[in-house]
Amino acid sequence: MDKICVIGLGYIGLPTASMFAANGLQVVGVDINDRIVTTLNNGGIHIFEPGLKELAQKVIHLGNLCVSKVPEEADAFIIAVPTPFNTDKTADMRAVKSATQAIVPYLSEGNLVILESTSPPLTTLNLVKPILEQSELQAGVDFYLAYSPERVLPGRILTELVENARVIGGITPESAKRGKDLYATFVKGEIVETDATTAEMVKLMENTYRDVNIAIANEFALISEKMGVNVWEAIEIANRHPRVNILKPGPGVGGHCIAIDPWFLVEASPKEAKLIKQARLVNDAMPDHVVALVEEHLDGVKAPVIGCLGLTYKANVDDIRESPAIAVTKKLIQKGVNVIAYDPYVKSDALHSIKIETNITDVFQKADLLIILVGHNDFNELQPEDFIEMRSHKIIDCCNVIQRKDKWEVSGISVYSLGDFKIN
Ligand code: SAJ
Repeated sequence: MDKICVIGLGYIGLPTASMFAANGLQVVGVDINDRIVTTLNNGGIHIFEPGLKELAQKVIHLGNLCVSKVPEEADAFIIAVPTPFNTDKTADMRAVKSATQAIVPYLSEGNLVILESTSPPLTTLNLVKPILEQSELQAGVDFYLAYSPERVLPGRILTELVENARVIGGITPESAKRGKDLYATFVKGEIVETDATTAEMVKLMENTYRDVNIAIANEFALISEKMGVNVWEAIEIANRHPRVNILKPGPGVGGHCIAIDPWFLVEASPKEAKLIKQARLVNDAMPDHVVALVEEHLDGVKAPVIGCLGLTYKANVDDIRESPAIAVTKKLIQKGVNVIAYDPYVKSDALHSIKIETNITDVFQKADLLIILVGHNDFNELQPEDFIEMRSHKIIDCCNVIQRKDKWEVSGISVYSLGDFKIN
């Protein structure tokens, strides 16, 4: 294998293309977005991921990665385009369809095509294969076809691409074997071969398992609030059981994977996916619960100002896609509440509808009530002294960032945690 073509240069496609290029392959990286192609060709980068800019620019500079708007003939094609969902929660497969169509004119005998995009089960067989066969070549006979999802965690992509175990599902055993040989170029983790539909299910099962686990943590939080129990303490103790590992409650589940992928299983098998759907509904209802907690604690303050700390979809990343923190903030704004926000990872002009302060002390000075919506490490360091200038001394902590509430109470600051509201 000498030359590969990676279609889609987003959070997964660009690191993957760069990694292959850094390990001796000639790579053509393709994206339909002008801005992405121009930015990369001008020495820049369009996404933040530690180490990625340096790696991508190094391989572009060496000529091992060429960035273009159109595919070229190659030995292998990797499709890494987004699969968002439609408003009715069904998978939007338009990008996969058009990326696959874009390959057809360049496909030739002996090629390998790999779909990486998270997709509903049977996509490789029922959507990708027929499109590729418009080339008059037969999948599994004239060319090889496989599905291989990524498993990397944003913020650790370059490390996890190499070290994580990887699954590769071929439409024939030979397709899986060819795929394994390709990824072995840089993957050090185990590469497990299976069939394409199993590999599609594996990807969806991994993220759905996490979603259901978070949903139960959130449900435990709601019950704990009624029972006068601190759910964070209860989970910590329960997790000392050698076979229990409950994840953390919070203001909801965001990002472009865990909040979306379970719906692909609901779409594929609606009658059976009852628990999966319920978990999604529980997690999606958390922002409303946070808003209700805020309203409960406003104590009739006239024209209150709420300070929202954190806007990203999770801690210590700059990604705001499907962020529950933003959902909470917008819901408060829709209710006519005056909201100011602060996030060390989000620029002040990033969102039109939310006023973002550049300095956290401005939020303290103006807010009647603070809500911690993301557990960024920066917020762990907050001390009661920082709040002396705050208008009111009330904090709702949705991420269990504030420990030792007694210390805060002594300083006159009341801290209420999600999952720990005492019975009145
Ligand atoms: N969250 C909680 N409680 C927790 C853990 C997470 O409420 O205990 C929330 C986060 O705050 C965030 C959301 O869930 O809003 C998702 O965060 P995450 O860290 O669980 O997952 P992602 O979306 O950043 O990445 C996941 C990973 N999947 C798994 O861990 C099974 C990653 O490995 C996948 O590659 C990625 O989805 C993907 O692309 O599918």
